Amino acid sequence: MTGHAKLENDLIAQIAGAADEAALEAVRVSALGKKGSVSELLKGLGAMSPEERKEQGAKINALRDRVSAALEKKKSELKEKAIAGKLASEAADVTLPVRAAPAETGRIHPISQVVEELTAIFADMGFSVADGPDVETDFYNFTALNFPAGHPAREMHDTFFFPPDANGERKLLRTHTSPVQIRSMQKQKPPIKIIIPGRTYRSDSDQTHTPMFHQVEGLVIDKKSHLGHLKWILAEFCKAFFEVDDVKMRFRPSFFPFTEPSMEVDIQCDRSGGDIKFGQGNDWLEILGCGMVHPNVLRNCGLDPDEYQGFAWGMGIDRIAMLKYGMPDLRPFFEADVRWIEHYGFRPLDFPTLAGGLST
Ligand code: 2NL
Repeated sequence: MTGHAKLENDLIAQIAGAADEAALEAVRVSALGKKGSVSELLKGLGAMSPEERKEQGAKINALRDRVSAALEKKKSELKEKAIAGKLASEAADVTLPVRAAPAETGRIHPISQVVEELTAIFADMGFSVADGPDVETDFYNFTALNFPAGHPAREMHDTFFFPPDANGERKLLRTHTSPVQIRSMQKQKPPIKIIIPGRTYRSDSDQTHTPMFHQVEGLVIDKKSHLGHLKWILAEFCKAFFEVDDVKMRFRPSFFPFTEPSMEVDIQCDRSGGDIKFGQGNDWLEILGCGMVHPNVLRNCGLDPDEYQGFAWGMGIDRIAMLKYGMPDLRPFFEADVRWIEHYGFRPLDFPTLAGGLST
């Protein structure tokens, strides 16, 4: 075998053996690069006689062309092989069931869901949401709300008190969300139109009471809001929340230190089946308390009761959540049991909107 033929054989074998495009490129450089074996042969032509150069030149050029062609062919084979490999490794079995994304597997607690629903309904009526501290003073939780010192209602609230601080002041966990309204009336000049959903605390525990629970209160203060407005707001709320076209309501006289007159409100329901239905039937269910804000409360917030008036209401969020979503026991609400939340919880991206239907 001549030197040329051996070189060509070696190069063709190296090209055939190249495992990937990088290895093939190394072979190309070693043969056709500036200092490559074929380029060196061509450089040798300069030292030859014209006849010899003509003969050898043609042979070496032909060799170079064959090696070039082999390189090109191998290159396109390797490219195809790489694409085929990528396709095989990235293949997706489209017949497999969809796996839920992490954000899809969590659940929204029914209380959070109901707070979102309430907020959507009252926001649509022009209310804003206010909040305030869970740890309160005796003034904001009781005194400002017209509970006289030593009034039995103070004891009725089963208040959790903190030990007295250095000034002898005994802080407490708010027993209702009303202190937030007091703070709002002190800060903001009427007209005021707010709702306050939030945590509240009373030392009480059985199937329908937990020491921590949730309330939503509403407050409207201006110069001429009256019980007619209150009745309309509550009726609109009940229809929207329980998702019925019409609902009868019954207002019974009651007593709260912070309203005068005070009323408790029942809504029409049907208990004849296994579950409770709203907007039909001959039964009544108490869902909230309300009234005109007591003049003393306005005065305690620096508002003149001869100039301003308004109404307020309060209801238990946990209770209306149980009623709407058919949850029989309140205690598991706060036990952080993943089986309970998986059963009663809501999907994270299903926000309640009035246009979209609150709970569907
Ligand atoms: C109930 C009754 C009620 C209020 C809360 C209120 C707040 C201020 C002034 C006047 Cl600052 N009233 N709130 C009024 C009536 C009833 O709650 O049964 N809640 C569960």
